Amino acid sequence: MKLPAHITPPIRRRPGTTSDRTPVYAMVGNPNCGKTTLFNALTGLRQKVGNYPGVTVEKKMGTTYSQHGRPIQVIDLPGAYSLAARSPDEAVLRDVLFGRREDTPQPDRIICVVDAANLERNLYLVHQILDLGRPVIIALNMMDMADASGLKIDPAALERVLGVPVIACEAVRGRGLVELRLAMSRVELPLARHRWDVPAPIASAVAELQAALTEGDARSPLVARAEALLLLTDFDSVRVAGSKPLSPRTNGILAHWRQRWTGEGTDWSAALIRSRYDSIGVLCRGTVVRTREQGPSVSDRIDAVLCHSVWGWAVFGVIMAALFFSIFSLAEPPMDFIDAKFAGLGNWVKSAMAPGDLRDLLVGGVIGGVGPVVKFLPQILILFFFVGLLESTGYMARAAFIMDRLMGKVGLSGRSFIPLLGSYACAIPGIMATRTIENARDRLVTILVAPLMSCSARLPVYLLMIATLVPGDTLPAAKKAGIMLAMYALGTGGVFFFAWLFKRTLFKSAPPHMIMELPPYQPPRFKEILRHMLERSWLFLKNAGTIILAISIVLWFLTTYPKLPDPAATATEQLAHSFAGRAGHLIEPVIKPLGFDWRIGIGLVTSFAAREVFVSSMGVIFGVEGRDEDTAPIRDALRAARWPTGAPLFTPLVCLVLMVYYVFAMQCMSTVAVVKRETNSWRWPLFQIAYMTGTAWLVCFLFYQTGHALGY
Ligand SMILES: Nc1nc2c(ncn2[C@@H]2O[C@H](COP(=O)(O)OP(=O)(O)OP(=O)(O)O)[C@@H](O)[C@H]2O)c(=O)[nH]1
Ligand SMILES: [Mg+2]
Repeated sequence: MKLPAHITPPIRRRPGTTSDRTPVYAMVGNPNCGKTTLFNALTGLRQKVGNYPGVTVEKKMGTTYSQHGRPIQVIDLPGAYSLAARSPDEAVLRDVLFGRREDTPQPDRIICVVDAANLERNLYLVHQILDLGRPVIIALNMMDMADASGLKIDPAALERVLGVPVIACEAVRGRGLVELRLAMSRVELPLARHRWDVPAPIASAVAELQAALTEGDARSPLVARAEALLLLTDFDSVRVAGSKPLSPRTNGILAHWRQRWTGEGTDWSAALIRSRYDSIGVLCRGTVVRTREQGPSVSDRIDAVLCHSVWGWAVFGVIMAALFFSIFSLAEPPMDFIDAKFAGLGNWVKSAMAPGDLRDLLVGGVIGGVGPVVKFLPQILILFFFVGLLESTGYMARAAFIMDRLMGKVGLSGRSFIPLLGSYACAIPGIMATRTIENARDRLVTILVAPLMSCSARLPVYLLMIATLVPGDTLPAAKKAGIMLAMYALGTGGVFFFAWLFKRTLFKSAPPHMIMELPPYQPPRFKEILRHMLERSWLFLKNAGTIILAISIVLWFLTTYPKLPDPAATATEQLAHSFAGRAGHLIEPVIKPLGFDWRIGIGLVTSFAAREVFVSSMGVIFGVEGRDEDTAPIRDALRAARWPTGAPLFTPLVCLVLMVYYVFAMQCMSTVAVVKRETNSWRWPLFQIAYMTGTAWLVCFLFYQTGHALGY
């Protein structure tokens, strides 16, 4: 029989069978169990991996291929201990699994990644996943760690009781990958022998909700049942952007039952959790054998020092000091090399081309703007190397642990410290990482203060100012590192102060408790770190080659035109006459009390795009002024700059004040965009710009005026 075109015949599929369209797999599991490592190995992508819980905070899609070369879609998800989401990252997992995300296909099949060294705890989530009635493959990851802690695990036994494929893996070494791909390629997967009897009295509530959830929705009844169970037993308060809200009918039923049970004094969720653990206990009985009694592990012994209330701080201090010192001492030779190359290039263009606007554009706009920024690549690499070390060894979680007490003093928990520490590299991943914070108010406070942490984009500004401090850049490395450390400390101090202030005023809430797993220490994975460093430097260079290049060219244009009719006019007169010069003079009254002139003002405005643009702007502006001479390092051009009165512009005091300005001011368009997305309103990013830049002005004003009065 031929059906009319607008009617699609119903497709009957046996559960567990994939149809002709590309099957979708979701990677699900507890935090830090190796989902992303496995995902990267399957798809060839390079998503971020780290040895602490909460690295992945958003779903990531990738494609892998079956044994026969058919494409398979894989979704990597944030980790969670249970489907009952308490924080926004866990809500991503829940919403993708329940098909509540409009931008993500509902997964057909699920890969449960399980940390074999903590099998029992990990199986709780697996148990909830099995409720969904979807085909499941269990990847028993970290078998090496289980071995090392004296656990003997029998995957075949688990496979026998559950009836689903259980594959022993060691994601970092690619062990089990072939078997996993083979299982994923199967057209039919068995469903688990999983019985979960809902206690009779709540069964009717589940049925009612299940009906409401399937209404007008193509979701499977089993998924709806699992979701109903979850809605009944756990509060469903956390929502993420892009998730469909619950229907009014569902909400009505929920309210009704909650009210009724509260009245009866029944604790349903406790009963359900207990019976789940009972059934997990049965699963583990035949699967796990402890081969030797467990004493304190190596990690425990290291923690006795690194988490110690005195030694812990000492080690933390030493790590930070080493970071700053190496930024100066190790980066010097490659920096000088890059500097010399750009100077050589500039001089070559000058000698090879006839004088004219095009030559000026190339030398002053392109080379003069991009060169000074690219020069800081070695420092950025060192910073990311250190951050990579902390992340991959597992020290990150310890840093959060020792910080917990201190953070508690300002009303936040150590949880907030990981996003903040990450913001030393860049505030954007830092702000994303706040998704692991349960309390919405604490999360917002952390987002608001995170950009005060001195990020890698501030490095070029600090370094240029430090180089300008004394003639010929002759300050010893230790002193430079000291000044730098002071700037980082100032930013960090700002974080604590404003977190304290906001928690006391705008976002009053009880100080949170931190519950965080301390993962076992792992040797650093240099390949991973190197890859991340390369990625970041590529991003940095790409930025320099696009945004910074474009701004430099525009700025060059604005500083060059309109031209003074008098060809004998000095470069400074010409600059003052240009578009940029006129605009700069407009803002000068606002920044003069800070010791800045209109040329610095232009840099402050352009660097709102990104902080390192300040350096390229200084390159263009002061390079333009001295365009007839040979290309010199900008620090010398800056030292030569004068006020109209003849007084030097970049006095040591002004250099320091400028650094302080960059510590506090909100100068990053991308951060503003991310804060807008994560808080879902313009209110907070605008507030952030206002309070940060306001503070920058005020602190610089006080600092400069005091310094000036003291005769500096
Ligand atoms: N020893 C060992 N380490 C592993 C194995 N698989 C992953 N790791 C390490 O475990 C850590 C966590 O890996 P990730 O892939 O980031 O874990 P995840 O589950 O994605 O973590 P979240 O995104 O935070 O939920 C990393 O340091 C990995 O290098 C394994 O089989 N054995
Ligand atoms: Mg991950």
